[in-house]
Amino acid sequence: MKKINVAVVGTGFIGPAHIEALRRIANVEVAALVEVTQELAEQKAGQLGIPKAMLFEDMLTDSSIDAVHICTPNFLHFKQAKAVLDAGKHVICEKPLATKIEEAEELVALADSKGLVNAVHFNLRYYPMVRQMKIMRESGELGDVYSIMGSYLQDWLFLQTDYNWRLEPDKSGDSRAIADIGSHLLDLTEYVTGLKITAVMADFSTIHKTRLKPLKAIETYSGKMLQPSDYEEVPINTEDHASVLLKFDNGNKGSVTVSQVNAGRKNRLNIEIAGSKANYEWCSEKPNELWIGRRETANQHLMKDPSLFTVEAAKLISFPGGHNEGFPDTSKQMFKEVYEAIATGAQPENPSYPTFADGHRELLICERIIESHRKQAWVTI
Ligand code: SOE
Repeated sequence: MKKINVAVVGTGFIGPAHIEALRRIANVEVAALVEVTQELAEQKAGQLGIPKAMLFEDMLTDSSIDAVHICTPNFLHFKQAKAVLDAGKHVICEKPLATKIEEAEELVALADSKGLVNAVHFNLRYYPMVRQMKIMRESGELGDVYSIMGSYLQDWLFLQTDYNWRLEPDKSGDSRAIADIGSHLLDLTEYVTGLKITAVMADFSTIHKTRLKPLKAIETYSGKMLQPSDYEEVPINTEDHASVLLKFDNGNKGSVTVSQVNAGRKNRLNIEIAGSKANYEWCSEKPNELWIGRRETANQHLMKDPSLFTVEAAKLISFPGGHNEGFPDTSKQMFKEVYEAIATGAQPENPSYPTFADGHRELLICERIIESHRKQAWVTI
């Protein structure tokens, strides 16, 4: 079997998650690790058991590299994705695709003109139950969508001493909670329901107006307490919490709440989709279960089991019922589809995986949400 050689750029929280998922795919070889200095690249490549350590520019000119995963802070996504496409390599980019809508537009056009495989890591689509909900909705089991109520709650930025590059707009963009986790929720909402969001009304709050920034670098989710002298106080300009009302193209409504300061909520996306025949509720912290609400009969509880799933959704399951699959499996399932396309050498006409066009769509919704909060008014998408 011909192996596809991959380079991964960035080794924060998500880079190693990509590497682990890639290693579970038969025709993929994680060949190179890219970091900001050669020394760091070598150190991380050694720790992760990756043969080559390189700088970004050297990776671009290395003809043995077929595909590149961009797992760097948000402000680098545009520049790096563009350079990778220009170098003739396939690209899998972390969300958000860029920090500005014009950049995302440029990337969609460039990827189209090159015909190269392009994907954005909206991995939550790849929980088997999410695909099952989508297919059940497509086959008419949910009926017309009456309303959608979603939330995505975390607590890793709960304390004033919690700090990360995502708190700095020049690295992360003008929105934080919405761009970082709201983007997953909004993507999932449109993906599962098949509806488009047509207008938004948003209101943000920044609970910690200032935060204590550690004077030395720390990685995402590793915000341990340092000594008081290890911090400087900095102003915070992005949202810890956001409430957004939504209008959909079927005329019905919904809402999402997103927060990174909810104690005890580690990384919890919850979505409830009320339809004319049933009601689905799914939570990412119990991803192998789906609650199905009914009016005329008893409610149901569906557990992930390939024998109970549609053939299409069962493709995302690797283990029998009762053998739980979770967050790391979502990237594996997504990359399986992406690397099937890469093996053909070009982006298929209707990719099953999230593309740069989906990344652009999320950025558009996010920009309108920021605009709505600033104007304190409804904004159309
Ligand atoms: C940090 O909030 C983060 O890592 C997001 O960036 C991810 O997309 C999500 O998976 C979990 O939280």
